[in-house]
Amino acid sequence: HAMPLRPGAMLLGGFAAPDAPALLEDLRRVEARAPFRNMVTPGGWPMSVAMTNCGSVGWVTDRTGYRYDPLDPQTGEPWPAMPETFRRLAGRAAEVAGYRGFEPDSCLMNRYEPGSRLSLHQDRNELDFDAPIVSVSLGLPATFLWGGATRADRPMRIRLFHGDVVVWGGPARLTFHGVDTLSGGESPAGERRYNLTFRVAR
Ligand code: MD5
Ligand code: FE
Repeated sequence: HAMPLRPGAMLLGGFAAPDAPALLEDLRRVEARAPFRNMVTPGGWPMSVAMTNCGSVGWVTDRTGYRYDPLDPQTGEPWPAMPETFRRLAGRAAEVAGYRGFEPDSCLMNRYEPGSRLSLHQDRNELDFDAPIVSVSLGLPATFLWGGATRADRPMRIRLFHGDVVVWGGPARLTFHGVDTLSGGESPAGERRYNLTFRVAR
């Protein structure tokens, strides 16, 4: 069941649930070569969300700023290739939401543990804002904060569950958003939440 949250943003409830075991298995393979790490913001604070990437470029932050980098700064190696299971799921979700031929070159993988949060921000390090962003939630539920066109707009709160997919495009693509502090609990992924964020970065 596809539900438009607002023009441009489509919630596909449970869309990834059948693929979740395979996605989690491939996530393990990626993290074996590119471990999750708490990156440092340009302001100097380590993020509470641990991140890694797969695909031809990966999103990174450090004291010098945010960027997409073809190499994992921690290993000096290219990021692991995007698993076929990831690519296919993202392509199918984009198509259901009305975007044909979505070919992400980057998948940012976020790992939230109880107490982790992501403060309000816009995703604007990509070159092409016409391509949508596909995000896949796995593991513990989270409260997603979805603001307006400016940081001052009071955000909507949306619960995202294991297997939910959101396709963010068009007028929703540059909305301020974040994730509220994660609560504990058990899930098919253990006591954590993963989010796979597929993007056309370059
Ligand atoms: C998450 N991650 O749940 C979210 C899912 C990030 C991030 O925000 O930057 O890693 S992606 C949600 C998203 C992406 C692009 C646009 C919009 C939301 N939006 O316009 O609301 O870990
Ligand atoms: Fe974001």
